[in-house]
Amino acid sequence: PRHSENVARLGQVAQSSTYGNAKPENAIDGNRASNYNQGSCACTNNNLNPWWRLDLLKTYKINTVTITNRQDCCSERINGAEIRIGNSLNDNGNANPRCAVISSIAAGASQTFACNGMEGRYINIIIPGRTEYLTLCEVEVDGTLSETNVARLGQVSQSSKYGNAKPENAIDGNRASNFNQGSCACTNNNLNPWWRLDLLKTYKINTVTITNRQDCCPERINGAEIRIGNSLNDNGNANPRCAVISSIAAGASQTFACNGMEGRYINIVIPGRTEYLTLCEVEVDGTLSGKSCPILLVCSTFNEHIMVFGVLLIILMLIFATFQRLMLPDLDK
Ligand SMILES: [Ca+2]
Ligand SMILES: [Ca+2]
Repeated sequence: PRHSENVARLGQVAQSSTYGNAKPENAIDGNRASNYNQGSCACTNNNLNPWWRLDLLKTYKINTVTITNRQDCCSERINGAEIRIGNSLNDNGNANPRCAVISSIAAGASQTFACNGMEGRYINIIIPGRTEYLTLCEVEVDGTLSETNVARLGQVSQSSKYGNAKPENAIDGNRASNFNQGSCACTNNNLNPWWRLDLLKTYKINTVTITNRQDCCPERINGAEIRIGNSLNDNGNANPRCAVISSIAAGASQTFACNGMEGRYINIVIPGRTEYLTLCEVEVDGTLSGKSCPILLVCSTFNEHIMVFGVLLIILMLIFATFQRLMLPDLDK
């Protein structure tokens, strides 16, 4: 489902301060009532740089932001407010890229600002450089979840290839599951057939979604395993197991939770059986693994950890050798 909707109501809100009971949630209560006494407007105190923030919890592509201004008083207070969108919480999110500057909104009116697919988890509304009340009677956000399928960033291989059913067909972004549509990967009828995705860097894998063939033989996928890790032992099939696929209905897409398992390689293997392995699409939801190493290096692989450890060891040995040379004359006496 990629249709747009008001996603603001899925989020969590905050603001720089709260005037009376005019809590930040009032701006996402689904009610545009713009008479302040109706209790559906968010409002800060009279502060310098007052702001309101919506946290959508995930990254969205934002099409539009619609703001409803207060009707019964002081509609000019909104003038100069900015809409900021991004993933950073620097300056409470107010330093994110700017979608629009609001010149004015008529009293009680709802105005829509186009953000043209700007991406972000946070949507801020801030009045910069002025001591002001920020009043928002409703904020509606039209957006869609950003694509998080990282499979398409990778390189693929498989144990063998049936006809033209190359491994890339499983990451072509197309779930078409009729074999003749040319969007399924397929091996020959081998013992332990496997398919491997190399993400090139280590990712934390949340889910793997597999689309099964529709027009024939959906039972061939039964017993396949999803393996995730950084080793290429046994072509990557010896990595830790995320799931065993009991079955997937013909043409269906099934999602398996891997709960943040880490790895560069994602294998799908049918162990212990001579079989065709057919995958019409493999989608991977994951995030780059951000393990920090000593001395400000970011490691993505075990080898990088070893390298950093080696460098530290050499530095320690040099310090020790220098120290020893300085001490030796004293020891000779
Ligand atoms: Ca409201
Ligand atoms: Ca495909």
